[in-house]
Amino acid sequence: MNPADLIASLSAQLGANQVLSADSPDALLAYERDWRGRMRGRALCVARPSDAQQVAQVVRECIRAREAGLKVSIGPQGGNTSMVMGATPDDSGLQLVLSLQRMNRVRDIDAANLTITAEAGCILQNLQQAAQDAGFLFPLSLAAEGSCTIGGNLGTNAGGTQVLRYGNTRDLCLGLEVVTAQGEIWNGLTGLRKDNTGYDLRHLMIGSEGTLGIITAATMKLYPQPAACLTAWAALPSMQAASDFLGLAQRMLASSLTGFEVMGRFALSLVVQHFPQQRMPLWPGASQECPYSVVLELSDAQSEAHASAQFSALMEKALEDGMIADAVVAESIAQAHALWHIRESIPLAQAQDGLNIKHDISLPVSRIPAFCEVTDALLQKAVPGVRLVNFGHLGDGNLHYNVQCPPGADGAAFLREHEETMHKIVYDSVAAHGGSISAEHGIGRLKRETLPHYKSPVALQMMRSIKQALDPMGLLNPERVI
Ligand code: FAD
Ligand code: 2HG
Ligand code: ZN
Repeated sequence: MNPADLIASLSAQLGANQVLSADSPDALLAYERDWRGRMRGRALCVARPSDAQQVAQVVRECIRAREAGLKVSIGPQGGNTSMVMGATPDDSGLQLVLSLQRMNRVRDIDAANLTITAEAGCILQNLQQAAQDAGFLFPLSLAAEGSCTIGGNLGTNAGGTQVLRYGNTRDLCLGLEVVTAQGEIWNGLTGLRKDNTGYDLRHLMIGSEGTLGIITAATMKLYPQPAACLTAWAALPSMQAASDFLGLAQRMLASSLTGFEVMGRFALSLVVQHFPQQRMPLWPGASQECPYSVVLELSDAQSEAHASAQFSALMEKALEDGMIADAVVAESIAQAHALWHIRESIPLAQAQDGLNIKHDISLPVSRIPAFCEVTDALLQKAVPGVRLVNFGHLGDGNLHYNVQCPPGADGAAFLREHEETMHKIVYDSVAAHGGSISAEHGIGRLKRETLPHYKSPVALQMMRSIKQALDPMGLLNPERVI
């Protein structure tokens, strides 16, 4: 079989408009280029099924093509916002991009069970909105929420800014519908909070980055909306102070603390530089003078007045103990959004500044200050003048410990010369401090070669056995993860 035969039979099944091929390279661009602009692959075609049955048909057609000698593979894709080149095809021209974008319906909201069931291609923001319209909160929240999909969030076990209180995507998922690598449909959309009937296939699929099955729908948890939600910004003298302030906030606010994000001064300066229309708090002032700032959020089940009193008590104590240098509390929803918007603009500001090196790492919170002190110095020693874009979800022990080239240097040349060295310094230090080389973005293609250096051989062998058992042909996302 040749690629044209496969495209023709897929077009016959899905409809000609729903299979984009190399005849229209412009239409393929959005599916082939990764969000960070590091690569453009070459897809065999992009298939856009409308339901789980059509997804299963695509898989079966690809199996038939394989059996007829065409070495095609399938890459499931949601919003293509992967940070690790997980969703874009390679340049073989033999990977079919299976886009879930058309499968975007909310199927059901069960108010009594506190669950929402949606198709995999549902944009995260639309899912949040559907929950809100029904009077509930769907707490998963990340800067890519306007374009990433719930299927992609599940595929990567995405984290975001509310993990501290509600957990990551895995913790929010109760059930899945999945098309297997054999082209069968597994309906596991139970919505049960307890179900100990053998191996947990749902958790096997979540975070498997499309290598074990294609998620077509999910049942997710809903929460009551808080009565009040307040946001504050504080500038701090050190990472140790940020860690101490986090501990204090956790003790004083307990589960009302729903977000705690740290931002290094250079990361903030990139937002000032590239998005001058945004008003940076305490700049000039403490945010500009201090090495770190944090944005924190309190969600209160009682009232605005109760939330406000709790926040004031926290800020007073933190100021008194010298943990924070200065702080502002948002006085309106618009101000709160503006503070969050600054935090969420950091990845975009960093992208505007040019090619960069990312390290999405996690560590025990208690070891983060020591890690930063040691690793900052090692990086400076290796490449004097290198700039650290250090920010992230401190409440979860997750830093985006990113690196930008020295001022005036060429980004591409910097990556060519120093990327390997920077990775090694950071990941060796992460390992020495008991951390992980991927906190929330996954492995994708970017970290596939790195993983074996930092994961136990026993764990890797179990992963390979699982892959072999569920996808013996290697049809789904080859050369990702393992
Ligand atoms: P894609 O990028 O399309 O796919 C990601 C991976 O999942 C790929 O391996 C793909 O093959 C697989 N996949 C996609 N859909 C399916 C499916 N239906 N079934 C099986 N596998 C599938 N990530 C975080 O964790 N926290 C953050 O705070 C965060 N912030 C971000 C901010 C920005 C500005 C950007 C660009 C990205 C951010 N990310 C973050 C990374 C990314 O958004 C998340 O990983 C997101 O979950 C990916 O969703 P997506 O729909 O774009 O998936
Ligand atoms: C975030 O938290 C994302 O904003 C992106 O995970 C992190 O750009 C990054 O490194
Ligand atoms: Zn993040």
